[in-house]
Amino acid sequence: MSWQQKPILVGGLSLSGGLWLWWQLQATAAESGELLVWLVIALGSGLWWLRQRSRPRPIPAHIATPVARAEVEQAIALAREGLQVLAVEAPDSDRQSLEQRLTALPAQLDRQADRIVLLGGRKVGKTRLLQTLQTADWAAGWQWQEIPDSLQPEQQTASVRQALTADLILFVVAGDLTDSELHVLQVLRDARAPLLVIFNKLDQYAPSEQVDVLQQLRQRLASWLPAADVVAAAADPAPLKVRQQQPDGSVREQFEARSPDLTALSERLAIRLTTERPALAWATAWRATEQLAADITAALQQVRRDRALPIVERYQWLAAATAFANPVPVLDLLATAAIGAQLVIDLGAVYQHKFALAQAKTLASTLGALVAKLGLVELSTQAIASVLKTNVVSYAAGGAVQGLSAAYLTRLTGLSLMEYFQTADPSAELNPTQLEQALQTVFQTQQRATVWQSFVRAGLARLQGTPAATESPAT
Ligand SMILES: Nc1nc2c(ncn2[C@@H]2O[C@H](COP(=O)(O)OP(=O)(O)OP(=O)(O)O)[C@@H](O)[C@H]2O)c(=O)[nH]1
Ligand SMILES: [Mg+2]
Repeated sequence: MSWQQKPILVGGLSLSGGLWLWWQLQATAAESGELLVWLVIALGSGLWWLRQRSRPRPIPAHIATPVARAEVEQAIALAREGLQVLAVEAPDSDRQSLEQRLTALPAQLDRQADRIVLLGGRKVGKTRLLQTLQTADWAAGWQWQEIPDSLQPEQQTASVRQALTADLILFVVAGDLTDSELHVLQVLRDARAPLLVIFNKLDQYAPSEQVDVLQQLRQRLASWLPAADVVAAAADPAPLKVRQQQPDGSVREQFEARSPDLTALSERLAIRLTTERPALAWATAWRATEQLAADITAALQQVRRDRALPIVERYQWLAAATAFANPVPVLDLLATAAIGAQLVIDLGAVYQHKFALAQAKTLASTLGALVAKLGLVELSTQAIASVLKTNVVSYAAGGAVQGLSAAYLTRLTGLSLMEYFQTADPSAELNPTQLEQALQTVFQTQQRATVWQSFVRAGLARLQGTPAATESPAT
């Protein structure tokens, strides 16, 4: 359906200067026919291709194999490209510390791995292990560190972050895994951190159980950790109670000290520290690179967000003014939908998703259908009406609810598009599921009463400032 076939919409829109202008632009684009459309599509795909080349490729989350040197080099190259994108999109941004971190990365590939940390729950034997292990011959040249209280809930994140800066993590448990131990292990696995799991306090189990517990541990971790890297130990075994039959027939009980059993652990550690030393450093460099890439992405998203928000606000108040002046529900929806297509194009440009008009319309109407499907029109209209009622508003014209609802729905649409563009692949087909998720995420974050109240307050101030507002009766 062309714009000319929507006289009500045209009438409504022409009340707003800005809307009229872009509607004209759209009409012109439509009239210049297919050639222009193809040109836009061709241009768009060219840009997609260019962008595809510079997009960081996602790294499979569940790979625990050792990190190869070439992989780190590739990751560094991608981080460098990311930083270039940031420089192009935001030449004035402060990139000095990011640049410095990038420059320092290649040298990290050639450094000697030298840091080992012990991580684990309370009283599992970290200190005892550290005291004994660090005195071994093969341990010379390595710095050892225990992260105390590392699995306490309030400290877990910081402990894990600290542990991930080391070259090798010794994760100490004293039996089958607890939920929190398993959770931390999964985080370490996803970060591809070199790891050795130590099953300490082996002596606390009867000899018949010892093999079973070790076996069970190995099995639970088997999908990503080699069995050789789950090792049993007894850093400080409890003294053994010995009963001795005396010559006079009486039985005497006494405690016999036992020496630590760290044989299997020491053997495995000695092998890894000598043969894997370069690879351990690569893995550390890889984690540093990934962190840098994440920080670059965050900086870029912030820049884009700062650009996108004013666009959303512009369209939201445009929608408010239009619906306020023409408080006919159908018109409101139509007007908001019309704004939607242009909003898609403008926001898409910020997030490097280029759209032809037809594509933008499809996306806008998909979004409109989702808004309707989720019942957001009713929900927001009711919320706004109730805020208007409960607040002592000296001025609340007939069209206020419609105006504010149109503004709110436009805002919701805009913020959802931002959320969607942030993660969606610009070259991929429209993904309605992802779009719906974005919409729901954004709607949920907007659900606090204070958000509604400040929105309504800002909206009323806006509407009062528009010429249309002065014509409407105040109550
Ligand atoms: N039975 C037995 N006890 C052990 C073993 N290793 C350590 N312990 C005991 O467990 C207790 C805690 O040992 P630590 O080395 O202090 O454990 P930790 O993990 O450093 O403890 P926190 O730092 O306080 O969380 C001490 O009483 C040790 O003697 C072991 O292999 N067998
Ligand atoms: Mg300790």
